[in-house]
Amino acid sequence: MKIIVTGGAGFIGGNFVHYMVEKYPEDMIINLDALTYAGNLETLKPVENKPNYKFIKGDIADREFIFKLFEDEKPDVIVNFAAESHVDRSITDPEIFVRTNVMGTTTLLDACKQFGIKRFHQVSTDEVYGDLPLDRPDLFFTEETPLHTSSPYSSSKASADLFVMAYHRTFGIPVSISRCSNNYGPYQFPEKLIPLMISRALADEELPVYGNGANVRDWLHVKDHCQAIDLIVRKGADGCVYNIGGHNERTNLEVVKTVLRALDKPESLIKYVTDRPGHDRRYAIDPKKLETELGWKPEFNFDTGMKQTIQWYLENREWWEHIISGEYSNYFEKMYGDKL
Ligand code: NAD
Ligand code: TDX
Repeated sequence: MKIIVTGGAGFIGGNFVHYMVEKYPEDMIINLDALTYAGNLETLKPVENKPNYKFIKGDIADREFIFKLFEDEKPDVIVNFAAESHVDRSITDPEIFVRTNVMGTTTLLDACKQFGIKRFHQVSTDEVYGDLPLDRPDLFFTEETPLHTSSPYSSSKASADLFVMAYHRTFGIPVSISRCSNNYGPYQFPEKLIPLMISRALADEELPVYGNGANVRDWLHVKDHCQAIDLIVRKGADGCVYNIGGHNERTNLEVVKTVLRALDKPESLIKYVTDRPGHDRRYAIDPKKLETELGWKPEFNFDTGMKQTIQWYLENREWWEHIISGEYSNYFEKMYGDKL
C-alpha cells in the first residue's frame, strides 16, 4: 500500500510516521508537510533513510500541487493530520485555520474524488463536541454527541468533519474520522501544555496556568493514538466516526503539579494568568465503540505515559531547545509577555 500521511513533520503525524515505517516495511509511507512553524524535519531523523519512507514538501490547500501529487503517486490511503492545531493561535489569527483545516481538507477530498482512493482518514479531535460541565463526571462524549464548538480551531475541525461526511454521502468517497482527546508524548511542540511546562520548569521559569487551573482534559499517549488510527484505517467501517481516549482525566493544575514533582521543582513556579477566552471546561471521551468493535486498548496510563514523556524531554533537550531559541521565542513574548 502507498499511504500519504499529511502533517507528518508535526507532533502526532511524526509519531505516526515512525510507527508505520517500522511496522509495515512492505508499505510506502509518504510524508507530505508544508513545514509551517510546527513542522520539524528533525523529528523524522530516525526514519529518513528507510527505503519505505519519503518526504515531500507541500501545502494541502494548494490545489494544483495536490492534484499533480495524486496523479504522480496514485496513493491508496490518505491519513490527514495536517492542520493548524493550537487553540490560542486560532483566537489571535483564525483565518489560517479556515484555509488549512477546512480548505486543505476539501482540496484533498477533491483529489480523492478525481483520482480515487481506498480510504481517506480524517484525524479530528474531541474539541468538535464542545465541552462538558465540571460538576457532571457521569457525562462523556460519544460518537452521537452533537457538534457544538467553542473556538475558531474547533469550529474549523468540525467544519472539516462535515465536509468529509458530505463527500462520503454525495460522492461515495470511502472515509473514516477519528476524534481523539488531548495527546502528549515525544516530539510535541512546546507551545502545548505539557511540553511548555516541562521546558519552563527545567529553566526555573514561571508556569502560566490559565484561570484557576480547574479545567479538565482527558490525556492519551500519542503512541496509543497512532495505534488506534492504524486500526481504524485498516479495520474501521467505511463512513464511520470513532472516538479515541483512555479515561485519563486530570485538571490542568494536577498535570502541572505532576510535572513539577517529576522534575523536583517547587510549586511556587506556578503563576495563575488571565484565562483563555471561551476556555472549554472539560473534555472526556467514551471510547467504547473503538474498544468493542475493533478491540483497541491503550498501552499507557497517565502515570506510565508521563514518566516516559518527561524522560524523553530530558534526554532530547536539543530537539526542543532548538525550537525555543528560534522564532518561537517571539511568539511566546507576544502571547504571554504581559501575563508573566
Ligand atoms: P502539529 O501542529 O504539531 O502539526 C501539524 C503539522 O501540519 C505540522 O507539521 C505542519 O507543518 C503541518 N501543516 C500545517 N499546515 C499545513 C498545510 N497547509 N499543508 C501541509 N502541512 C501542513 O499538530 P498535532 O498536535 O500533531 O495535531 C495533528 C492533528 O491531530 C491535527 O489535525 C489536530 O487537529 C489533531 N489532534 C490533535 C490533538 C492534540 O492533542 N495535539 C488531539 C486530537 C486531534
Ligand atoms: O500556557 C498554558 N496554560 C494553560 O493553563 C497553555 C498553553 C494551556 N493551558 C491550558 C489550556 C487547556 O485547558 O491547558 C489545557 C491544554 O491546553 P493546550 O495544550 O493548548 O491544549 P487544548 O487547548 O486542550 O487542545 C489540544 O487538545 C485537542 C490540542 O492543542 C488540539 O490540537 C487538540 O485538538
